[in-house]
Amino acid sequence: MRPEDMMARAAQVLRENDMGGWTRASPTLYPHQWSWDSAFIAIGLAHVDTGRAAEEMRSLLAHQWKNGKVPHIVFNPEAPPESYFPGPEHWASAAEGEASPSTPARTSGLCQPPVHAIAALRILKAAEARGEGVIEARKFLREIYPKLLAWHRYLATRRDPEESGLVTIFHPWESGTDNSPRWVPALERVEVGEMPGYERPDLNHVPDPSERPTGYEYDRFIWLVEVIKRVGCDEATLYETSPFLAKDVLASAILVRANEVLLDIAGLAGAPEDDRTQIKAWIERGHRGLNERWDPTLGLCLDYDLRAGEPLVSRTIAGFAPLIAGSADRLKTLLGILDSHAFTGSPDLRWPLPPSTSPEDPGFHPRSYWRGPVWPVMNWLLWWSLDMCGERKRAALLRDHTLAQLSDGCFGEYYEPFTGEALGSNDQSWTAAVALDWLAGKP
Ligand code: 2M8
Repeated sequence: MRPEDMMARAAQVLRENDMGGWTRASPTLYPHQWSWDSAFIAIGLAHVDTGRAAEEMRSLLAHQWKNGKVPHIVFNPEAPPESYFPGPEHWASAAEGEASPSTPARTSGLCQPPVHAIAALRILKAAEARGEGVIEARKFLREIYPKLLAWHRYLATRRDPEESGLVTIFHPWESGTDNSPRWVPALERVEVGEMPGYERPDLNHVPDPSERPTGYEYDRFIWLVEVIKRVGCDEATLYETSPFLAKDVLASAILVRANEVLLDIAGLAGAPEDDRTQIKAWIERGHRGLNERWDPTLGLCLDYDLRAGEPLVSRTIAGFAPLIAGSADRLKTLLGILDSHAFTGSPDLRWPLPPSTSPEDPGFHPRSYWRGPVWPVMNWLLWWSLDMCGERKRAALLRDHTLAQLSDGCFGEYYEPFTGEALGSNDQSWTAAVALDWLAGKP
């Protein structure tokens, strides 16, 4: 597929998933607006229409909770109840609590990794590169700055009362890497209690159930939703009671970078010095926290199970957290691991692209979601991080190989690492969005 054709197709995918001011994550499997998907989608849209890209994020942030939380899903009021589980009815009780937004309670009670500030600034950069919509983009950044600050404050306080610099999650869905081996030992410790039966519409939208999480995992996912709902999503109570309580190094690394970007946005917004001092302190704390989670044997960063009081040992792309956070002292080791057999160096791979879980990890499964397949959106995050670290050549290769993979025109949600087969949902919005960003050139 020629680059111009791929670009046109990617823009078409985003148009077809456009629900009027917001974009569904995919045509059938995900009929709602997801938090971090939306941010990546805005990055792609920025190359087509600055106003529409800003609108994507505005519509998400309109549902921000009063305590600053940006919900992981904003539900589509028009999606039939049987299209996704757990849907708005399931979350209703929790989404009507004290902290929930004043707009009608149409959100989940969870959150996802904070890529939003990164996306917001990129809208301006893309507008500047196109010489169009720059004033509008600057205005947009000034407008959303307080919301982004409140979001980061929420993560730095309610999700880190220990001031460790690391974000606590109450549910694997909050990591965005749902069934990753990252969470296996912590999930195994969750005892499922009494709850109503449920159906899984997600299985109707993939050709093979092995591409999605297992029934064992789903029972725990749904039970944890129950636990969170029962306490009205109250973070302090969940710290005491939740059977799943973990520090997420990927979300924490993203927060470090997002805080760096927030400093730039604070400058544009003419924010008070106090804000900047606070943001800088969060950045420092974040680096410190990640440093403490470094595993010298694996040469990766590891999540931490607060309930069990032990590191969660696995070899996944989340281990590259210090690279994403821009910690210079880990760069050399991490690049070595990235190039090694454990990630991109195996000659058996269809493309030298990092599987979400290392084929050398016992939890690896080449077709199962976050247990092995290659995720184009993760490659974007790594590409961006490598580029920021000055690893331009390596970043360009990662981009070019991902684009080669995407030339099948499917815009798959994820890809089998050895065969290159598209898996999960086709026409996945965030896949199309990152392709668009790459094809449009450097903003
Ligand atoms: C996947 O997660 C949802 C639950 O949030 C699901 O499986 O139903 C994950 O890949 C997540 O990272 C992503 O944001 C979402 C929508 O693309 O799908």
